[in-house]
Amino acid sequence: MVLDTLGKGLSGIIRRLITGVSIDKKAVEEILSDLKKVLLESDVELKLTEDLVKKIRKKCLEEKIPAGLTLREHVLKVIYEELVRVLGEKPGSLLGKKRIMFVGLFGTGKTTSVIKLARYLQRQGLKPAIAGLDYHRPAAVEQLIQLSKQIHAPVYWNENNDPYEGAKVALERFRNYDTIIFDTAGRDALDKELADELRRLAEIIKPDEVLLTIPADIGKVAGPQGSEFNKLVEITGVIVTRLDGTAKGGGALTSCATTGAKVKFIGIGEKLEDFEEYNPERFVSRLLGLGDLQTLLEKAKESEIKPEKVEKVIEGKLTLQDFYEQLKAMQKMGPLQQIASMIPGFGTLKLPQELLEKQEEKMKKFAVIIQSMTKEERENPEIINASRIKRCARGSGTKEAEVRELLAQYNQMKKLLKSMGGIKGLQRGKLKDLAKSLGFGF
Ligand SMILES: Nc1nc2c(ncn2[C@@H]2O[C@H](COP(=O)(O)OP(=O)(O)OP(=O)(O)O)[C@@H](O)[C@H]2O)c(=O)[nH]1
Ligand SMILES: [Mg+2]
Repeated sequence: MVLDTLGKGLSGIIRRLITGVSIDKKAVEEILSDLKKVLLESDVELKLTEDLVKKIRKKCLEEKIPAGLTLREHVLKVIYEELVRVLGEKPGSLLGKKRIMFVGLFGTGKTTSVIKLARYLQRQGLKPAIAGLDYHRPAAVEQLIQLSKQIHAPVYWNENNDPYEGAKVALERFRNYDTIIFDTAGRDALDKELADELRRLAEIIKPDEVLLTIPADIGKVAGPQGSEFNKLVEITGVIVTRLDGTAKGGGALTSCATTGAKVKFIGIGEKLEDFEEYNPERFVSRLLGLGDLQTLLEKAKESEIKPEKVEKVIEGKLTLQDFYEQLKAMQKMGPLQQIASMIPGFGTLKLPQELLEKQEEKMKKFAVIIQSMTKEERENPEIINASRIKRCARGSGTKEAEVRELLAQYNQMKKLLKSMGGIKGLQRGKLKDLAKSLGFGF
């Protein structure tokens, strides 16, 4: 999984946002404070994080919610869009670029990325060739040859170990290829030696693209490192490598975005296929642990109260099947409490908090038990007597006591709902207005 730590933190927040009992100002504040924590833990700069959170807060709590969106959906949308914004733009395509030069410090993933990119281009139907210009590190040429073999791409290296001559020969030799990718030598730091070598090579190669590899584990130093290289040779794109295995990836990506270094690809593993075009929207979706924004919004919608459910609930006609659906998605518990708190005069009658908390653990068991019931039992649970309880327990591999507990919880809820329905003068229109005013549109 890409960016495990950041991803886990963010997807946890989003899941809570979607499944939360109710989304009000306080809940938004809690979400924002968690978001801030997660971003800082993944090394996103303090100021950037604070600005981001401030902006999200303003949009969520001070601005008018766009028509057609509930507060929950609106918060989700704002978080998603703002994260996409700080993670940079979608880069332009590399297609049609004939000369691509790689630069970067020692061990930052240049050679690996050269091969990954060549493979990527091959998949686009292009014919890339590779030039090895690293004669600084003894085993560099051999490494490049071995890797090129894996993708059946031609590779050239200079027998005199002269990078400048190598660049010239490669340009000539591979002139009929779609793209020539130049792998260069690294150094521990961007010292004068490396600077001179890269500048001279760039003069010879006249690259259409200069790609800088930066490992994600350096976190927020990524941006400054990009700028430093950019002063030397014009960097057209950054490849953030080793984005798998680090908690600092958020820092690396946002810092590139803020210093204007365009991330073009990301390396997400040692294997050649662990490489992809950088697309902030897709990236954020994945970080959030969900599909695209559309899917997110649909999920948010699902967790809102459905009109039919409200009617059923108000009339106290809740079957075990309904109860099952309530359990199944966990978030469905939320709406019940929302309804309880929305109905005038019900401030005092709350769903037992304990019941809500234990629900998650019990959910799975209850679901299995309900599945082992007949349709008739699910629709008319009052027919479930001792012998049926025994059968359900055996059929679902649970204890009889657990079946009884399920029935008790169901009855408790049903009783509660019945008493809600019994309130005289409760007008559905009013309930809807009230709900709408609280941000739960249905
Ligand atoms: N986990 C992970 N490892 C990577 C990734 N990219 C490269 N590596 C590993 O990082 C190490 C260094 O990669 P190289 O491609 O040799 O780096 P380089 O910049 O060419 O290094 P020098 O030639 O010494 O300057 C290798 O062990 C790669 O397998 C990545 O995206 N994820
Ligand atoms: Mg190398």
